Amino acid sequence: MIEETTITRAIAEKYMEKFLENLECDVCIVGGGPSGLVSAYYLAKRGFKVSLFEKKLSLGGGIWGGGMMFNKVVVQNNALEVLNDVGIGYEKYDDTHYVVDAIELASGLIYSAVKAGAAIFNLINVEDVMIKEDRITGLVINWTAVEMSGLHIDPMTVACKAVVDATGHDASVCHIVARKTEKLNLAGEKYMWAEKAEKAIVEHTSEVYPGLFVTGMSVAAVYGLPRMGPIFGGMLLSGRKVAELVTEKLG
Ligand code: 48H
Ligand code: FE2
Repeated sequence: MIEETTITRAIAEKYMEKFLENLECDVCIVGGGPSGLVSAYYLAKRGFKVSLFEKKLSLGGGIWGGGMMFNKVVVQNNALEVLNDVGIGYEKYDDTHYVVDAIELASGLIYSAVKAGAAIFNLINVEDVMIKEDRITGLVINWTAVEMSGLHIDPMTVACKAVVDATGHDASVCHIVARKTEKLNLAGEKYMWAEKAEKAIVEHTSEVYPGLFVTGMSVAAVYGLPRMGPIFGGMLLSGRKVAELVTEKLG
């Protein structure tokens, strides 16, 4: 027989189990857009204990709306490998440009990250970081609903060996570290130049402070790189590269 309180108990128990299991993990990823999801996928697949925090209800970041709400995005030929790895389809437009359905891309990346074993926590805002002896050691988190309501409720913490800032244009984790340590300077994102931006973002994907890595559009905000509009290959390749860098660092 279906019992209302059993439904409640099952949800509360299983959520808490997942939360406590991930209180200490290898990698915390902040932001569930394309770069964060791709890095979660590759890191979890390699066997790292990965938690991803997303402040919104749904993951996918800037993918869903495609370009100007036309829900298609473009991915260039050198990033097709990532789509093949996660089984997302694409259509050739010309030798360089391939078109991907934005809904398939968002849902496919989310599904792949979950199935690879990443623990995903939506509706949680990362509002601060923990730093000990000049190294980032974890995140300070609170419910997005608490931030939106303006209630004075203190946050809680999760510990990890590496943090990935995948917060997109905001580069919110890097901003926090810059403000609180004065050991990181953010140059600010520049004008649109797709060709240059796509290459530069992947090249500059890196560790920007001990234990803090940056991927996706946040890389442009940190290094003062141009933007590229609705072409997503750079985001996918940056997510894959940050997974490689974290792997090298953690061994
Ligand atoms: C928890 C947070 C916090 C926080 C933000 O914007 P995104 O899609 O980021 P990327 O870098 O993976 O992809 C960028 C791409 O979508 C894009 O905008 C492109 C290619 N633009 C080109 C152009 O010219 O404009 O996702 C970031 C995610 C979002 O879902 C945020 O809600 C989330 O991070 N987020 N989550 N705590 N403090 N800040
Ligand atoms: Fe954008």
